[in-house]
Amino acid sequence: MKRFPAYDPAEYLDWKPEPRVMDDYRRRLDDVQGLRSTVQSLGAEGIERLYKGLVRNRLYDVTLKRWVRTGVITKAWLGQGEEATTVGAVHALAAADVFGPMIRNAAACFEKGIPLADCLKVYLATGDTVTKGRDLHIGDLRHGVICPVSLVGDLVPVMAGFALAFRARREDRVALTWVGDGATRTAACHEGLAVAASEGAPLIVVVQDNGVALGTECGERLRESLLALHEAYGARGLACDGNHVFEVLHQVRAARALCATGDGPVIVYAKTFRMGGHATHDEREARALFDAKTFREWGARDPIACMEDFVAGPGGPLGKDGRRLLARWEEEVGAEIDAAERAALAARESAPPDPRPESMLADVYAAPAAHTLR
Ligand SMILES: Cc1ncc(C[n+]2csc(CCOP(=O)(O)OP(=O)(O)O)c2C)c(N)n1
Ligand SMILES: [Mg+2]
Repeated sequence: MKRFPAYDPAEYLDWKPEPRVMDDYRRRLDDVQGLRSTVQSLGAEGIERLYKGLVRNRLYDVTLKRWVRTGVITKAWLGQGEEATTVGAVHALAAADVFGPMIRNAAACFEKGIPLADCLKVYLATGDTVTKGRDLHIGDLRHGVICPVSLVGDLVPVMAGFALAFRARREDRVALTWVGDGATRTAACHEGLAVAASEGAPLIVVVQDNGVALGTECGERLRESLLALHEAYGARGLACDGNHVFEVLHQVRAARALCATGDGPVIVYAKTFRMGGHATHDEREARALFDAKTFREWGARDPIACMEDFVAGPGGPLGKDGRRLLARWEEEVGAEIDAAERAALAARESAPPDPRPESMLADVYAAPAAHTLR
């Protein structure tokens, strides 16, 4: 896809496939049981959904970063480099399943159908979104997404509650949330997992291990303990390469199948890397935290470039037409983003934030329809 020198990580700008990385990417199809047939069963349509999701996620972040650089907003939380962990998981589940994203998983919102323009508008605090300009954490249960909670780890017990409700109603639905490597150390995460495990709830927790918590490197010992986290709860555990969108999709689907047979909760460990800062304000500090070699290594594993090289490369599932299809899909998503950006910026005039003091308590204690589980 097109690269943006001002907004993409430097390692992505002149991306060329590294044989070692791409051999490994392709080898996963043989090494991970069932992955090859999952990829085959997707067909061009399934590949299009995944690719467009990744590109949408990347361009959403590029837009926000441009807004920060040009003074439209002051700060944004991005998912650059971690897109496959979000997009693969969202597209693995069924329409009626419910997601609880962290802010770094913002793509879950638009991939589940919340209008892209609304996802941009929350950064502008316009008055015409679900949060009425009062919070940039956006969710909408009509689309199966609940709002991110600022307190990391807190979504685990919340989503465990959804999972218990599904089980009590005997519905074939699961709840999924992502938890960062840092956030796995919170009491809330532990409590949520403990309850879900003791009740056998259909909950999927994707542990998104990007090796860092805000400005603190998490280290090898934490990583090892995360791979075994499920054992502490007597729960099922799966693992995937979090930059391999097909593998994420495959393992989350496997997790869903386990939940459906009463074997929930399932912890899906996904290894990935944050190519930027915690948010746009500390990118320089984030660069200083890891050495250049680590960034180069993960730059070579850009989830989008790797997917492109695999699907449109020799013997890839899109065949000879691959590059042409990818270019068309990228163009379509680009047009979507442009339209969403225009609509969001226009809303600053048509729906300015409404800071009337008497509106402060509205929709706080009583849930509007958008936040009622059906
Ligand atoms: C309970 C709680 N403690 C501290 C914070 C401040 N904080 C925000 S993000 C973050 C790091 C989270 O790291 P991780 O879970 O690995 O997620 P990542 O940012 O890497 O996606 C911290 C400490 C918070 N939001 N909530
Ligand atoms: Mg982290």
